[in-house]
Amino acid sequence: MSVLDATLSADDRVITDTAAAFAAKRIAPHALAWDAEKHFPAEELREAAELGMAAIYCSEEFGGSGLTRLDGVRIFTELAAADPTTAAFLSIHNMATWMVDCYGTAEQRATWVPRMASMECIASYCLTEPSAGSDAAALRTRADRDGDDFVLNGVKQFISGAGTSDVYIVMARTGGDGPKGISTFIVENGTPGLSFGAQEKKMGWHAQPTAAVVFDDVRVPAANMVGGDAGEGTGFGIAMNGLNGGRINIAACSLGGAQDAMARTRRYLREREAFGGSLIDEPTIRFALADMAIDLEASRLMLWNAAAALDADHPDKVTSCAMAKRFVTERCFSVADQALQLHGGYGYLHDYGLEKIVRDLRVNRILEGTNEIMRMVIGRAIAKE
Ligand code: FAD
Ligand code: 2MC
Repeated sequence: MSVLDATLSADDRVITDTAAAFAAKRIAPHALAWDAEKHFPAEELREAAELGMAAIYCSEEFGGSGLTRLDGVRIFTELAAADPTTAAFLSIHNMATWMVDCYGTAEQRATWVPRMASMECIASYCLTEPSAGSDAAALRTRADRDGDDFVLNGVKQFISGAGTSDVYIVMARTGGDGPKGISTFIVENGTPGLSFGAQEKKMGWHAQPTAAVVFDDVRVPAANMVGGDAGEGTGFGIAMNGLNGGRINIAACSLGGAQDAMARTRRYLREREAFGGSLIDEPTIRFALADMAIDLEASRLMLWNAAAALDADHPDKVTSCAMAKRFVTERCFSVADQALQLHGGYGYLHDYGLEKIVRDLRVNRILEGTNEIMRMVIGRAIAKE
């Protein structure tokens, strides 16, 4: 147990324990099979929603849980200890739901948030395009006004949940070049002209679908522009503010995965005999475990600090989240990789679970803003000071 856990109130503990118990019972026993079978656990996600984990930091007015970002990262850490992929999908859904709850009109919030909070409507977040990944403000998907509608044309790349999700939160260009020409739209699955590419074959994240989302004259009511008419041109800010929380949630998924890898390693080394004793008694192995424990503790501190910055709307919240995302996803990947190494050849086998954690955590250094972009964000802020 981390010293930080001693700072939790009784209420904090109930939230974290509920997530941990759910994860242990409904996710952990199936995680390896979902990975092998590429199964998307919609039923279990809806059960998580019943416990308030699909709209964690949305207001209670329309069915959100009204919790803090700090609660959020603790919940995602617990869920990811059972399966980083399922936790990460839920984190993306939470990000999309929060964007509607925070920036939507009263009508949009009343229509969508309750359905998203229950996961009757599973949501995807659509920013990346084939030629606009890190340089997101260069996106080219267009949304052109036509009477009371907008007509969307373009392609979104690498969309988590594509084809499975019920609703797509889409950043599209309604104006000129650059970030100020972008608006956000709510697009329902089944809208004529909306289609999906083939499922991508990935290194990890097998328990959730990833594919392109294609817009071919997709007509949506103008009322589906997030924020209504006043929302025109605000879409990039909505997307970025969503990502601040997304970045720490993804980092929490890395932390949970690495914590699980560490726990498995401790158990394994205690039992594994070599050179006349238990491997956990080898001094160099203890050094390795000590470094892993330091990385986990430092990651937890960075993450809780960034979540507190977001909760407090601190002026440095953007850099704080970027720092946590870069640090935690790098260090926790290294912990998972070291855990695999300490399992010897068994670490390389699927049934031991380590190789899955390594595969699942690798992508967290790339998505929701690559770790190079995190350094760009931090570096820009330093240069401005
Ligand atoms: P690029 O932007 O082409 O970058 C290539 C390399 O160049 C990277 O290493 C990058 O860090 C580096 N680089 C780029 N610019 C600079 C610079 N100025 N300085 C230094 N280095 C730089 N997107 C969504 O919108 N929704 C999703 O649900 C979603 N889910 C995803 C799921 C998966 C499994 C994956 C793999 C991706 C997902 N993405 C999603 C997309 C993800 O956010 C992008 O892949 C990511 O932002 C990087 O964009 P890119 O792949 O186009 O790489
Ligand atoms: N929070 C709030 N506002 C932000 C922000 C953030 N994190 N980042 C940028 N902004 C604002 C910025 O303050 C500026 O506002 P204003 O014009 O009012 O001053 C505006 O957005 C434009 O920002 P920049 O001038 O910095 O724009 P630039 O194009 O130079 O750089 C960059 C933007 C690179 C920081 C942004 O494009 C970025 O974060 N790229 C990474 C893309 C990304 O994270 N994709 C993830 C896709 S989702 C995913 O992977 C999933 C798995 C769901």
